[in-house]
Amino acid sequence: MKIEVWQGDITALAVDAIVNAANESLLGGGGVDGAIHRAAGPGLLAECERLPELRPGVRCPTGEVRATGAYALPARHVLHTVGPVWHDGQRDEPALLANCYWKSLQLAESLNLQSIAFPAISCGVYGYPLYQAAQIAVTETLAWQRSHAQPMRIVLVAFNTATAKAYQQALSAAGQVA
Ligand code: AR6
Repeated sequence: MKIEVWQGDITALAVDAIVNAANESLLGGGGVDGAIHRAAGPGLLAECERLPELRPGVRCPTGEVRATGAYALPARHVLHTVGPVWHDGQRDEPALLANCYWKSLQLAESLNLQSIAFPAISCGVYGYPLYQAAQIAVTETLAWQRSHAQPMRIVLVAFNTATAKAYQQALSAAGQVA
């Protein structure tokens, strides 16, 4: 099964799970996080607030993922992950971003889901260089599909044309047609 690239608003997708690019508090924010909370309605924030804090203000450490319901969204679940803030590429950013993709896919599998859509995690406020992030998204999702017999529909959502182009470039560099 190939990796799909779709340009638009992730909150419109009726997939089994959409992934949220959240922050460690899981209490909402701007960007895709804000859009998901607005579209889901207040039940989403209430469920996030009930998730345990590992330390003050941290419900999900960077590179990890937590599942909630999707409330008014057309998707069935929201998988909240926290991408790394880009500093200089020397602070484990690539491995942490790879974990966001891999662990979201593992969680989707453990929930028996068959389709998942990802935003470009860390590529907004968190400042990750777009093409480097697109390469990680493509590498991880392709590796996951190649190592799992159970099919999973994986959609990489681009909110703008530059992101769609970065995914297409990264997919063709990996020998795939977007
Ligand atoms: N659908 C799909 N993609 C979107 C949407 C949307 N509705 N809205 C924005 N994007 P960002 P980050 C794209 O900043 O960099 C939040 O405040 C956007 O164009 O949302 O991981 C959190 O609470 C970009 O390509 O997430 C955190 O504090 C991508 O989503 C922080 O931002 C990610 O941009 C996380 O920063």
